[in-house]
Amino acid sequence: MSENEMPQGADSIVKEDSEKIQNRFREEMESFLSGYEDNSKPRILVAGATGCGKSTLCNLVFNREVCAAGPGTPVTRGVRKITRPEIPVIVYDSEGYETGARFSDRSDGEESAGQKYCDLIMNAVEKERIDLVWYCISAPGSRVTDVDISLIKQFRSLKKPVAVVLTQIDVATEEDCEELKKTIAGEVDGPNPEEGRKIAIFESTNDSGITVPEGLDELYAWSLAHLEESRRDAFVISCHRGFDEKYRIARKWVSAAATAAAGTAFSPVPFSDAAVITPIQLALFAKTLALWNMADFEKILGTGIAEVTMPLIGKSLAGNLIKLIPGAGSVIGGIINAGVAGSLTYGTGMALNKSCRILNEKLLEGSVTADTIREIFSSETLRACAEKYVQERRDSGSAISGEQQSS
Ligand SMILES: Nc1nc2c(ncn2[C@@H]2O[C@H](COP(=O)(O)OP(=O)(O)O)[C@@H](O)[C@H]2O)c(=O)[nH]1
Ligand SMILES: [Mg+2]
Repeated sequence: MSENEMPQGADSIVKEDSEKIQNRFREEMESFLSGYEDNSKPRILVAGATGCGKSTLCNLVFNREVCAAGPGTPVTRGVRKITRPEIPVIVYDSEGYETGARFSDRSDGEESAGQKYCDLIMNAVEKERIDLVWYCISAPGSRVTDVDISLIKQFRSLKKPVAVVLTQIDVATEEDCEELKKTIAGEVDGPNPEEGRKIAIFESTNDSGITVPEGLDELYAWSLAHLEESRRDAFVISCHRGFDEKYRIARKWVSAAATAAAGTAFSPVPFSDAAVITPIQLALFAKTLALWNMADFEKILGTGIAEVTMPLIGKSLAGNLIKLIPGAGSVIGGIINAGVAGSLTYGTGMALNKSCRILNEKLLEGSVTADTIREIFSSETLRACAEKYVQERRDSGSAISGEQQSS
């Protein structure tokens, strides 16, 4: 059947197809995410007093309940390792020192409970090869303990990048925050700190209405800058921040996939009569969705992956895009020639990347309703965007091989 013979509404999917598509995307996403082994994930220790807001901070940065999910794996007394299947990051959640006596050991004689606690944490840092430390201190009341200062200094002497995060600033006064910053900097940096060696201090709150100059975006940027190159992409993928980086990574993937697709002819993945998607596109879409933290999409948005991707893999979209490629003819239903596959991959991949970015920006603003999602992933929006990218690619000459091969 050519696109001209398509019945009206052929892009709408029946439930069975929707489940099939959903499952394939889920498999691809899982296989992409499980490609990140533990030793290629960034390792972040989140330290500070119990109740100061460590779990809340993680939830804000990663946009999911990281620390609440199950007990994690105990590493030493007071430190547990937490991983989640949807994000390639390892968070180490530590108990605060104030749980006190638990960390003292009378048989040690002169070693104080505080020292014992610091030793446990430092052991975990070395043993687990922690990359970064987010040291949380609750801003209201502006209290810093000797144990806080001692630990921060020890991280630094081990050359572990450590950022202090003043938490719960919505219920603190500005004076509280300023006083804390002065105290911490004074204790940790000393009187004449070298430029570039000053302790990094950020502020956080779960009140999305409050913006601060050194907030979570800055903590994210600082963290990214202090990670080894090889772990940066995993960190970008894990965070619900840094949308410029996410977008750039996905664009790199889209270009690579389009180039790969432009080298071979394909049979579409056999989903349904309404869908045309090549194996390369399927893998690309799945990892793009994972990158934009949409692996647990239904849970967050109440909409299925099949529904939002269908406008991009529907036959009529493929038909429209193919019309933009001179000489490509009709390829619906049979083999998709290489140049066409390249253009389809590029146009649809970038359209998905763009829509995911817009959705994430809206999620961060906290203004997402079912209508917003419907609009961002509407057929019209996605098609217009995909067409624009296909034209762009065609005009830049990348689709030439497709023009030559088609008959
Ligand atoms: N007002 C306010 N409350 C917060 C903030 N962050 C955390 N909390 C509250 O503080 C309590 C402890 O937070 P939690 O993240 O569990 O602390 P953790 O024990 O360090 O992991 C919870 O009741 C949170 O709702 C914040 O930024 N502002
Ligand atoms: Mg917690």
